[in-house]
Amino acid sequence: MATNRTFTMIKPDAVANGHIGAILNDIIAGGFKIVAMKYIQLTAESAGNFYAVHKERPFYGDLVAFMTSGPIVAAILEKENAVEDFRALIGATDPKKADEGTIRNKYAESIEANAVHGSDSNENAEIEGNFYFSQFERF
Ligand code: 3AN
Repeated sequence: MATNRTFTMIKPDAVANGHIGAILNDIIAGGFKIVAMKYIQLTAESAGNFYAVHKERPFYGDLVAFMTSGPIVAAILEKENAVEDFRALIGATDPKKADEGTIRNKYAESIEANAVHGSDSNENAEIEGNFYFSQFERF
């Protein structure tokens, strides 16, 4: 089952700009089933742990500050080939490079405030999903 799941967050910029509904519509229209979802505010500790792989990158501090600047929606999504198909649906990290019609092309503001997160591998999808949800919170 894990190979058919990915993890996403609708980031503070997209939440603040009123795009939760439109993004969830795009996700569902893209053929993804929502198997877990919550609306939460990250603490600096939880955001720091989530992005620990980027600890040495120059943008790490700003990224943690941004991700804790307002509420987010975290969700586990299911679809055949979920990780790759979801990365295609959201588009490139930098919205200026994101293909027309992708979620980041439509809703992102910048490379940091880029509307959504999508796991980059099956392994990370599993780790990230487990970070936010217990087994009792998933369908
Ligand atoms: P993606 O979210 O497309 O997998 P990653 O994993 O390389 O991108 O980066 C994680 C997050 O870090 C991005 N979503 C973005 O918010 C932020 N980020 C990545 N690169 C930069 C950068 N050069 N400047 C500022 N923020 C960045």
